[in-house]
Amino acid sequence: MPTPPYLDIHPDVAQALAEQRPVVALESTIISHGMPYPANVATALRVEQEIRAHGAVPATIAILDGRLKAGLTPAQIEALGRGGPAVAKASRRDLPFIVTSGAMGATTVASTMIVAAMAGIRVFATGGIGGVHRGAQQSFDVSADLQELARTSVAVVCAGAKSILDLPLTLEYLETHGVPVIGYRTRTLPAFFTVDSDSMVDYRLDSALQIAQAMQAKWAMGLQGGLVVANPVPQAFAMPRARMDAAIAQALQEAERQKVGGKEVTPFLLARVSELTGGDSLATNIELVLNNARLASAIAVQYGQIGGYDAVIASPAIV
Ligand code: PSU
Ligand code: MN
Repeated sequence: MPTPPYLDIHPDVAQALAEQRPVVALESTIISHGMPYPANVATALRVEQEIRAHGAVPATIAILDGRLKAGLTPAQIEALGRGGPAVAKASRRDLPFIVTSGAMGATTVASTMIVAAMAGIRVFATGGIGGVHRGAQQSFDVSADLQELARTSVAVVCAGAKSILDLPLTLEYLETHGVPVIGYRTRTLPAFFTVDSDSMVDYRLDSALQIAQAMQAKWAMGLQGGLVVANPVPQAFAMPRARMDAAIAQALQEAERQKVGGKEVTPFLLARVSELTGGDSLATNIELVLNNARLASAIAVQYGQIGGYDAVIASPAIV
């Protein structure tokens, strides 16, 4: 299969794909904008290791020197982490400009899904997805992640979404666009730092095999688009809900007073919530990403066992 233009696939990833072995995509905005240096780099490398230990090949996705990359070297991960918020946050809208300027870009959930699909990767692990922001009735602030889930055929394993967002409206949006939200061993939607929220998922599934079967059935029917796999943070690492609610309320108030808008909103809120809760929320963040990497690996392995990658070879980019 010829590699799509602008895309470089790391040799380890390319070999795994050619041999129909499991691959798990990872995003890079979580590295540059989601956590402070050097914890961001250490975590990104640990997550890759966790994926290898669970039988899959990691493919961290970013834009470097104007090239879309599926699979990075440790030195490239270090550069993204060291760059931090100075690295351009690249969602679907931004890809052509970052590519043509030759710059470095950190991919969001949306753009990571795009590059994963181009490469023929079907499973992606992250921390939390973007969603409908609180007050979206006025601001119209709806993450491009949701529209991407509606159109691009990749399963996204996350710990739900942070309650900086309006979780009920996020679920309404996904329902409208036909994106299923699967709770892994839970009926309630996890809220990133906390095991649950007041919202319910659409389907509870209790094994990686069942999730792989749902992916295969969806795409075999020609239903394009993603699936959200919501995996609660292990209870031992969860944060108390009241403490998170207070920090989030304060961060939201500050964002409004400082008139933060556009693509800056989410990084601003993430950074403030993290500062207000100190190192505790960072430890939770790291553990939930590792937990998602393990489940994503298991799903990628099961997807291979049921012959899912045969269809990928036939049609790598069903976008
Ligand atoms: N939510 C988190 N951590 C993150 C992000 C969201 O808890 O790191 C990042 C992801 O890369 C996500 C992006 O795709 O923020 C969404 O940004 P926006 O709301 O501007 O679409
Ligand atoms: Mn936004």
